[in-house]
Amino acid sequence: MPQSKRRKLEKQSANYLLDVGHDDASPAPQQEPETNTDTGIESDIKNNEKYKIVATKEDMPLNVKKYWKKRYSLFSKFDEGIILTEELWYSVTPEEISIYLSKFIKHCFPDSSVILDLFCGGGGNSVQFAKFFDKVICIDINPVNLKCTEHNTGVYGKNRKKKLELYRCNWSYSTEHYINNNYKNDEDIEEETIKEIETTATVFENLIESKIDIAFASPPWGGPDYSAEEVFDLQKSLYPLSLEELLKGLFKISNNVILFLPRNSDINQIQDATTRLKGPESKVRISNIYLYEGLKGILCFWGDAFTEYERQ
Ligand code: MGP
Repeated sequence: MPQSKRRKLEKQSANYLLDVGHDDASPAPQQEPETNTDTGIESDIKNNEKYKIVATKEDMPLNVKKYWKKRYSLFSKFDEGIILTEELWYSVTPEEISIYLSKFIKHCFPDSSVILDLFCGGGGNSVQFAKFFDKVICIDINPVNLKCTEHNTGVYGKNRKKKLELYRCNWSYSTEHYINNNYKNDEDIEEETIKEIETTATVFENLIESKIDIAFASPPWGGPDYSAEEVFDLQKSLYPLSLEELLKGLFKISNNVILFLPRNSDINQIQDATTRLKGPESKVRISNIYLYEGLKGILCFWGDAFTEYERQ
């Protein structure tokens, strides 16, 4: 993002651009995130059990206990101070997947240098993107997640952490809300919501104007129960936007878009959304992503560099 744009953004959304400097790998706190006196952490987040850092096996709530044994596949440097909340334990991308993804992007698109990590969560992807790319723009609605992303990237080195730009945005409104200011016609909308939309709209506008090589998103799938249904409905169950609405926004930011989606995703919905948004000739590459014990999810790629790639 150019300096002038960045300054404009910082000015307009001072509360949302987090300044959470950790210098390097520091030991994981046992209970509280290191955010007590910090910028922009609302009390509902501060006091919510869900957003407490869970860094030991004893701290882990029952529903996420099974992820403890996977800790080194999530972060090989887990013991060097990785921090995650309950939600992040089950939603963070395992390290080998994000390394594979980064290498695949670089293979298809060697000159790519700026990548967006929308819904960055605990930083599973950003940590590795920061090794392979010059700049990683991290967006999340939850300041604790942003903090975890920044801290965890720092565990892998100061140089990686320096490449992050962190923005707190509420990405749950339609693209029209941000682009066409549709919210202004809604009389019932609350002041707080207007503020959130305005801030996100500023970030969105800057992303559209900047050169973002790759727009990546690993959105929430609704918790560990996502696999209970045989087929995951991407229009109804993806959070906070339907597949099509999410893609609509991402295609405005970059021609090269990647989504990490549930393994039981409805593939027809991916094809339909691609045709509706990009035209009947458009293509999407869908890869099954396996790790050790099985299929972990699917990666969907839009953009010529990816869809024209052929294995040698
Ligand atoms: P899983 O299906 O809960 O675990 O998550 P696993 O190891 O397949 O367990 P099994 O017992 O069902 O075999 C697998 C991976 O999916 C996680 O490591 C995350 O990378 C990803 N994942 C899971 N959830 C619930 C989410 C989510 O809500 N959002 C995102 N982005 N990724 C998720």
